[in-house]
Amino acid sequence: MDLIDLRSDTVTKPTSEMLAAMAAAEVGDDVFGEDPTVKKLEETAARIMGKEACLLVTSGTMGNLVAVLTHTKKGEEVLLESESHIYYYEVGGLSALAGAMPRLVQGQRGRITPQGLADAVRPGNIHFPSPSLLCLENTHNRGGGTVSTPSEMHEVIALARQLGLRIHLDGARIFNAALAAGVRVSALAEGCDSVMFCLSKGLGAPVGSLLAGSREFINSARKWRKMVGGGMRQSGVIAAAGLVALETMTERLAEDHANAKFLAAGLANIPKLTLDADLVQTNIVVVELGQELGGADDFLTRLKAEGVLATNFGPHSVRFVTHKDVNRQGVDYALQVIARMVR
Ligand code: TLP
Repeated sequence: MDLIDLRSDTVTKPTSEMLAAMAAAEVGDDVFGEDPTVKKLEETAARIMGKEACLLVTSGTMGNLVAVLTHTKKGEEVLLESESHIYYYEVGGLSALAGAMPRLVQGQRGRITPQGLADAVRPGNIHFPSPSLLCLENTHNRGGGTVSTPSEMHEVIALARQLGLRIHLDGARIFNAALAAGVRVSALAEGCDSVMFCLSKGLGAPVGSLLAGSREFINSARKWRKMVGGGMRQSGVIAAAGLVALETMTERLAEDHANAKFLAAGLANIPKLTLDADLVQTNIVVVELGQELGGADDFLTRLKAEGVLATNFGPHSVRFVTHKDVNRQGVDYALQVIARMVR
């Protein structure tokens, strides 16, 4: 039996069109600036994001790290949401490698509000590190795939500017956010000095993320990427799949969102599980398990025995992520298994 793998949209396999493009890719040494496929991907992505330039990096984590390294100096303060991916899931790279001091902002399901930011920024004082960067995340992973609209983002960005901060957007799933908000991705990137987004999540490419910004920012980011080991030589093989992802995979995310809503509505009807299905906006569904069900790890082990995979999102919470490699039938099967298990 095939597993219904709802652990993450990162598990998606490349499409046959991607594999064909990879095999046929024209490549060169990208460290010499000679890989035509990488150049084409970087130019295409910059245009889509409404930025001057773009840089292909191995992963979202590397893209965020290179952004922090490029924007900040050691000891400076980086403001970010308390459950943001950069803070929660990136091995502390912003402190360990960029030497930055995180200062957490309390968000609303991951969204930073102007008031939240104003409360977190301290007035200049000899005792405090100098704040220099604000990181936003859209969609917000631990918030449950929540979307910030352009107007919500612009309010926070305007305040951040007044406070003299630069702005980086972790847009790992920015195409999901744009689709749910009914806007172009460039509208969500507008006002941000840099934006990182992933090709290897819902868009299905095997590897790769992009960091976009001004030409000056990207020139500097390119050197930081080299320093952290991201000079990838014939990376056109990867870029070729990324181009197919941008051309063919963004609109179908609507299917993942519909499947997530279907899953959420079904889970909300199962006793001992708590979630507000109306709050599910994209492809992430987080559910709270009643105490009587035991802990998340135990629940996930029992689920796996029935052929369904999800991830631990806290002692009593579990995350499901919909994506192209699980169809409606698979989601329905997962629901039936969970209903049976919980009963
Ligand atoms: N998120 C992964 C795990 O790391 C949790 C997932 O399965 O959701 N920003 C955001 C908002 C992300 O969700 C992720 C990956 C990243 C950055 C990092 O991307 P990668 O995995 O390419 O380093």
